[in-house]
Amino acid sequence: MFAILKIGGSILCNKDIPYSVKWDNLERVAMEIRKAMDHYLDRGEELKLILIHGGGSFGHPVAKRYMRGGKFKNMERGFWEIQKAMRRLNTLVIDALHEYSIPGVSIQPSSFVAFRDNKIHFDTYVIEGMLKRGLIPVVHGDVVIADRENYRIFSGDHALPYLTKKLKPDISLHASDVDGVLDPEGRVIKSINLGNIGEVVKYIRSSEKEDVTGGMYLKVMEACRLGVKVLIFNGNRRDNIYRSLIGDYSIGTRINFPL
Ligand code: IP8
Repeated sequence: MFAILKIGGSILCNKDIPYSVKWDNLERVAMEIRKAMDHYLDRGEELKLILIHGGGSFGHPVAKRYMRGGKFKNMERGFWEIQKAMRRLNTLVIDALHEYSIPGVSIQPSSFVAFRDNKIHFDTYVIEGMLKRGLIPVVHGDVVIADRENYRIFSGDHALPYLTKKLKPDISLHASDVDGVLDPEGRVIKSINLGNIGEVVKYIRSSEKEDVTGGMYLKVMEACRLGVKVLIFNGNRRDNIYRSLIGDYSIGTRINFPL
């Protein structure tokens, strides 16, 4: 089994308080990944996994301090400060994995990822080599360089579709803080496919009028284009991460558009 799992920042951190960690959730995530790895080991199989986490209450407040009118300023300092905040969170995540003997290794995008002509440049040779060797790359949201001496935030929501398109896992998993994509009555839509996508897009659009960044709408549209199975589920609920990793896709919204 090869999975790419993104853990939303709101699962690991309390977004309202800078540098706050939800320690119980962090430990639970590690424990559930361990349980899933053991599930495969017991069957003589292997779980290949790339983990992605966002900025939570580490990267976001620091990045905001260096933003003026939508542009980064004073980045001789800002770049390393944002990098450092994210390195701290990434270290905490990786330390939690190591406590459960999970071979997590750090992938720091600010050191080698860039936006050029609005496109992501991300060489995955090393990540692929790590996967072949049984290691678990842990990629995080970060600040990266961009054209014309600019900078951009490279989000977990960039990393997940990019790596999914390039490496074609069996499943691309979004552990978020909602139960999935909801219908107008608040029920989880179990499956999004060619038959219901038009209708689903209408619900999400009307419920997200206020959300300028796109939120669930962008996630769903992106997922439809990947050509890989995608599951959006609530990572705050006990055992959901474990269940998603062992192939129980009943826990959220499944999006599957074979190309
Ligand atoms: O939380 C943002 O990553 P995201 C990373 O996945 C920084 O959007 C540095 C704010």
